Amino acid sequence: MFDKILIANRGEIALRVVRAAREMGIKSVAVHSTADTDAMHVRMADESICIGPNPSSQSYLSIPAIISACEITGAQAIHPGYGFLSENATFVQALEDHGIIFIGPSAEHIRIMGDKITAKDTMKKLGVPCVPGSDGGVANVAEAKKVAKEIGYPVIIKATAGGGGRGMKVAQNEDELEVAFQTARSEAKAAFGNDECYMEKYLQRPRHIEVQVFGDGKGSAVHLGERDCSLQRRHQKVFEEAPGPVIDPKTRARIGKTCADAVAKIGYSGAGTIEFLFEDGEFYFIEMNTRLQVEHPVTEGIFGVDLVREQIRVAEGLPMSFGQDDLEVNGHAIEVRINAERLPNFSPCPGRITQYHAPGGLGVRMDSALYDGYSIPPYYDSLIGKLIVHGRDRPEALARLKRALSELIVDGVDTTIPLFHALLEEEDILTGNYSIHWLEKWLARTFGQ
Ligand code: MV4
Repeated sequence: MFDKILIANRGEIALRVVRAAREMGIKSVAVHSTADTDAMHVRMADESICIGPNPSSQSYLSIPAIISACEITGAQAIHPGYGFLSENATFVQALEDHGIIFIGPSAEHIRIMGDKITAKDTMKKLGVPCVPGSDGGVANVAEAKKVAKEIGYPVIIKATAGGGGRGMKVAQNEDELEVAFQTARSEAKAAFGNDECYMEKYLQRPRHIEVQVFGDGKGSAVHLGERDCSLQRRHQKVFEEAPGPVIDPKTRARIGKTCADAVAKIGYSGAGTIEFLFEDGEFYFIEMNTRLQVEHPVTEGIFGVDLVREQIRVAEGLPMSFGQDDLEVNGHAIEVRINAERLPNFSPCPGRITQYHAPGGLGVRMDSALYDGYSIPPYYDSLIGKLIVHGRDRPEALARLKRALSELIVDGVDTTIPLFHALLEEEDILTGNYSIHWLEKWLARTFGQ
């Protein structure tokens, strides 16, 4: 059993991990950059240690600084949160070499899923449905044309080292293929130092549905249903909900079991998310994320479990505290991301918070590290809070979200709060009728190009 863990992150997620650890009787160590000396995660943790200057490259991403902090404080394990080093196989390998436990999957599983061709090949062999496309990488334009003839246009070319929307090009027909392929290649080379690309049928109006899985690292795994994260802008999610408005219980059980069986078979350990595009009633695997996700609270809301607690348990070598039969969907949960950004361009808006008031009441959860007088530094992500609501059904969750948003006060900087007030007036949002392109089209319509 751990008595002390280190949290290699900042902001709301660092606080989230402090909270889970404290409830388990585990002490927490916060690490921080010089810019974050006065941050709430530093105040709330049992101990803290400065690991470097403002840029994350020299602090939250510095493997030697974080390992040193762990050795100085005597923490036995590290929780990486999301982003930063959470999916860095080199980091996990370094921890293994230093005898520090990583609260997450093995370096090998992170490596497999980090390479999108290997991830897809692995999932396909495990029986997970994938988007029709090339068998592995595509070497040249001639081969790309051959694959496109088989699967039909439009096609999408993706970088194997990409993910999260980076390094993708669509070709509507053979005339567009050569430029799309060469552009994808050179952009992949520049961005990732790896120009290997693969190809898929381009799905025109899918939803983004992701399945939460959890493995015990000993060959057992469960699923915790799906989240619909289709409402995105430039591959940044802004509104997430669970269960998916268009997924029925039978469909959930079927895709969920496929996902749980797949990760059980590879001996996966900890939290993972299997991302799908969902179109015309079919699931198509695109990527797997080997971390706890920003939007995990909507899953916690409908299943009534603490995913961070489970991550820590599994890392300690304990069994999970629930099995598949204990997991039942209860009601509906929605999360909206409160970013310090100025509409309509979503330009970052760091600065001093002159007033902060979190909403409360039944079914309301505010995950945030904000406080009155806090200064949001300009060096990191603009996410400053997540408002999560839970209701007995989707209409109740929507009404509760509207009510909670009306109580939320974040003064001193611009935020995405007005966006959510506006979205809650939209018929398509109220009925759940949206695809991955809905938000960008709405923004264009509402604010002009
Ligand atoms: C696709 C696609 C359509 N067809 N793949 C973007 C992020 C990366 N995870 C995969 N992405 C896409 N892959 C095929 N075969 C459309 C997207 C896509 C997208 C996916 C999820 C959420 C928002 C998106 C916005 C634009 C494009």
